[in-house]
Amino acid sequence: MTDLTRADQFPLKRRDVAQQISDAGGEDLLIVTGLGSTNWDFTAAGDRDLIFPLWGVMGGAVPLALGLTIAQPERRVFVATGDAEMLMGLGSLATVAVQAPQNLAIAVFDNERYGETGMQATATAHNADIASIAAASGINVTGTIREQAELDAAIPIMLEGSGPSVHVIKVRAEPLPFILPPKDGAYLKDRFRKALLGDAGIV
Ligand SMILES: Cc1ncc(C[n+]2csc(CCOP(=O)(O)OP(=O)(O)O)c2C)c(N)n1
Repeated sequence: MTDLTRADQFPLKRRDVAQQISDAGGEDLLIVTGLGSTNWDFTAAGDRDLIFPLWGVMGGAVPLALGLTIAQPERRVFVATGDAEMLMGLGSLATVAVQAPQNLAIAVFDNERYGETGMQATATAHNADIASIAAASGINVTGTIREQAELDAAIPIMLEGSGPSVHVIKVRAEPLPFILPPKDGAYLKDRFRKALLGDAGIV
């Protein structure tokens, strides 16, 4: 049965989830965050140079991260994005399955809402199941996380396991203060490239 308000009661809170992943990931993790709330979550967890927050390009977080995994096969790339952002870029999951980068982990922070634009229900509040879509696209490591114990078990898989992986993390639909990363795209690109590649990365 469709329950458009059930996410108001989900036990996992997105800022806590982001903090746990940020802490566990360490300084070397490359993080791409999708537009909207995951940007604010990972900035709140501790803004740093190796986070690349997308301020637009809805549906573009996974494609960008896929390119990064191919360019940097020795580095773990972690994507945190929203359910609506992921729904807009579903085709990218099929491409991820074809390319099969072992160093890519995708976490969909699924509050079943378009948080940024007024908390309207997304398709995941109805019947869409992004973990199943990922599995049906050919991604072998998938799961849906609803509780802390499941998150504890999934974090090492996301950060150290052989990917690609897609984990849907059901997070509470809750209004939170905006904690914004820098907004200048050229600056964000340069700081990321410099942290990853050194000075040569920005000449
Ligand atoms: C192509 C496009 N359509 C619509 C928007 C407006 N928009 C910005 S964020 C957002 C919703 C994001 O929802 P979700 O990805 O689920 O993130 P969260 O709810 O966690 O904020 C929308 C519709 C946009 N930026 N670009």
